Amino acid sequence: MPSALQHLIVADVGFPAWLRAAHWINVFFIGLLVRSGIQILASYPRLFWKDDCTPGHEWLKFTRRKEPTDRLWTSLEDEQSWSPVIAQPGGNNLGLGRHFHFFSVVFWLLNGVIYVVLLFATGEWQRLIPTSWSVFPDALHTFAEYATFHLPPASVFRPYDPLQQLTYAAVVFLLGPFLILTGAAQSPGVGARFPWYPNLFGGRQVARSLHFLGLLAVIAFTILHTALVIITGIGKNFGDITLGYHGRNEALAIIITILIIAAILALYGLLSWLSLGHKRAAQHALSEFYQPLVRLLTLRTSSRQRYQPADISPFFTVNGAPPESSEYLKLMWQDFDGYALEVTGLVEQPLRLTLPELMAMPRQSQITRHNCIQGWTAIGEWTGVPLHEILARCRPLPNAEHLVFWSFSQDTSGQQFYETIPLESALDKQTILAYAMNGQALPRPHGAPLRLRCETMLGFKMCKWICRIELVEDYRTIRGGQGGSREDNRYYEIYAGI
Ligand SMILES: Nc1nc2c(c(=O)[nH]1)N[C@H]1C(S)=C(S)[C@@H](COP(=O)(O)O)O[C@H]1N2
Ligand SMILES: [Mo]
Repeated sequence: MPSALQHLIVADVGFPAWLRAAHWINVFFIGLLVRSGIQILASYPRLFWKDDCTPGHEWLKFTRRKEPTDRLWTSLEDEQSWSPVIAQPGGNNLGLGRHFHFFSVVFWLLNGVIYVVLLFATGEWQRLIPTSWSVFPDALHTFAEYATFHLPPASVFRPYDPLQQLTYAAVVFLLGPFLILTGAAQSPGVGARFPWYPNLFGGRQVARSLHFLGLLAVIAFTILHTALVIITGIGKNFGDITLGYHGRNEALAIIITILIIAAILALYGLLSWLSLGHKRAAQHALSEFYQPLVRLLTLRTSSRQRYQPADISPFFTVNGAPPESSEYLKLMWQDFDGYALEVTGLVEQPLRLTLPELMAMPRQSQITRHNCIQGWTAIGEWTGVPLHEILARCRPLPNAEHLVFWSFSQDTSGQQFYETIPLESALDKQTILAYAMNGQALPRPHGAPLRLRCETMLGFKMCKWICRIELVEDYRTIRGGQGGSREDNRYYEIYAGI
């Protein structure tokens, strides 16, 4: 073969360096997203089509455990420990799994945007996006060939065969955005500000289930893609995507590509191992890349949820075991007659408010969707005092920035449960101290006599069985210093808007 012609083909097919780099960077972060996604699923391995998440109504589950009906069951008991072979970082680590997921989202998106911009700036898009309708019948034809274990003739690769071109275009321009859109639909902050958005998908649980199906599509694509790359000419294909040319040094191309893949897998292992050994450091290092943005959005977000009575869930999952202290039980037995909410700390006027006093204050009802960090949801009606009414009476000092909610209950470390929220979130119109649920006195498992509803955030922030609210300047001076029991003990994020 004349070497000039060979040269021409090489120059024509060769992928530019930026494209090859973007491909392997994408592989790394997609893998991390898949692994951390599996970790997140492990914390509540049940998938639903409806937002009430009634036990037994899941369409798919990855656990044999059945919720007991003879005693109070809390969703924390459902968290599974999955192997680090499939989950990032592995074990029972929802908090760190989420940090890995959102950390990866940032870099995956950045890489994706650069890739798409360069694709159109350089004309490389012509490889990816079909320019003729004939690609559909052609792809069908190619599919028939693969399906009968025949390889299409070399002439249809330009550089992709029609089926390949369609699939790649669909993965980049349909599957990618689909995963972003269904991911965003699961954010409590987004759902609070724009309740119509998750409903575009048919609800939050539909979005979660679709996001999971997207995960399966990514895995299926990766397996098929890798298999076909190997079958249709491993030396040539690895040469193209790694070195940018083929026809020369095919053994080198194969060795380097296998080394890249091995390095990516080793990096997953290393990152898992490091973060399991240094959980607090991993919590901080990973969240640094996305929490400032979440903080910004959470502080400015207001909840505008107005679900209808017909939307109220027939079943509302419980999370967190009720207090068993004699102090609490005594109050409960006397119908919370001796109960008083204390408001202390950086305030001009400390308060002690009994239940009748709280009920005499301006009252507000709202039907909202609860989003547990583990993944379940439920819609309920909450009635109580807007928190801004309490703040207007206690008058926070200028340096007060966070509210600490102290509970009668214990957290998973056996200490008093507490959670903090920023003052800005406490002032939101739909942030209330609820004493009633679905038109009844607040049931004990859901936080009687008083619980927080802060509707722009994940459920773990909404402290139940509140005994005291303390205003502080810096949450880092409180207990473990991470912003709450769940942040201290389970490495959850402090700004819980996604
Ligand atoms: N005191 C206390 N409050 C708590 C918890 C807890 O364990 N203890 N769990 C939190 C979590 S993780 C969630 S999802 C919600 C659950 O509220 P529910 O039990 O009313 O559904 O309460 C939050 N408030
Ligand atoms: Mo939760």
